[in-house]
Amino acid sequence: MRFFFLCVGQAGAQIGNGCWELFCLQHGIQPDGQMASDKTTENDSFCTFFNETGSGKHVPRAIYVDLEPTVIDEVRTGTYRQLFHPDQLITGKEDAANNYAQGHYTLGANIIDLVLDRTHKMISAMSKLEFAVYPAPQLSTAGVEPYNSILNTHTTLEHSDCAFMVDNEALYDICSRNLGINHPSYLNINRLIIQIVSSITASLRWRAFVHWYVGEGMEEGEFSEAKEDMAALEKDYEEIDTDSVEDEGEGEEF
Ligand SMILES: Nc1nc2c(ncn2[C@@H]2O[C@H](COP(=O)(O)OP(=O)(O)OP(=O)(O)O)[C@@H](O)[C@H]2O)c(=O)[nH]1
Ligand SMILES: [Mg+2]
Repeated sequence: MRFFFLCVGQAGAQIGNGCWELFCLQHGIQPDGQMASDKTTENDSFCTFFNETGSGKHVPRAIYVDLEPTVIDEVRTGTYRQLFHPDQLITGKEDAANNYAQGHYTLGANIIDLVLDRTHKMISAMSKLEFAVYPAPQLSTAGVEPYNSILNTHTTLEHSDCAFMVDNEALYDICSRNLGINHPSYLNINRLIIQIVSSITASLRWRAFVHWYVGEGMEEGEFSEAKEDMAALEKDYEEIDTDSVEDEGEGEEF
């Protein structure tokens, strides 16, 4: 399974940055796209997210796009600047000022052909997962944000196979109530989102090898059976361990 990330607007770029930072760490890829030498022979799970060039550089399968340059400029100058090809980072000069129609019909329409062209160069047909941000009054910069979310849902509905709603308000509550963070920032909220994106895609990155075994005649159920047996064995060992600690404890009393 291969993923392509289309990161749109400030939220898309900031969440994308966190995701690529985590994926690089998980797959042993350095900020310049080279793989740490001790990781190279392990497996090719990185293929889910990265393209490998002839020179051994790993390039995220992603395009960032924003109508104004400041957020993506941080990628261009940041720690991971060498990870991306300049063509993957597309910016205009002026943002949509929180106006969905300006983003969709006027300013956005001016760069959509370029975005589609670069996207098609990177990918062919694939399934589409969407992570759509829904606004929170605590983090809102404009009163019209709920309208923008509804209009965005309406437009992308027929293009996504599966959409995950990233509810900023719920995440804000989790951060403040459950994690004890006063006034959570986008950075705090994005950390949670990134863990969710990582968990949702983890099975596709590391379980793909099951098909090699099944292709050779093994039943897929054999894996879960093996897992259950291992868990039972682990439990047995734990019990033996606890028993022996208790025995030792008793011994000390005398
Ligand atoms: N979770 C999360 N939400 C964000 C982040 N940045 C912005 N948002 C929210 O995402 C929604 C859209 O805001 P932006 O991403 O700033 O908007 P934009 O796509 O850059 O659009 P314009 O600036 O109007 O061109 C708003 O509800 C913001 O509160 C972020 O880093 N993380
Ligand atoms: Mg913006």
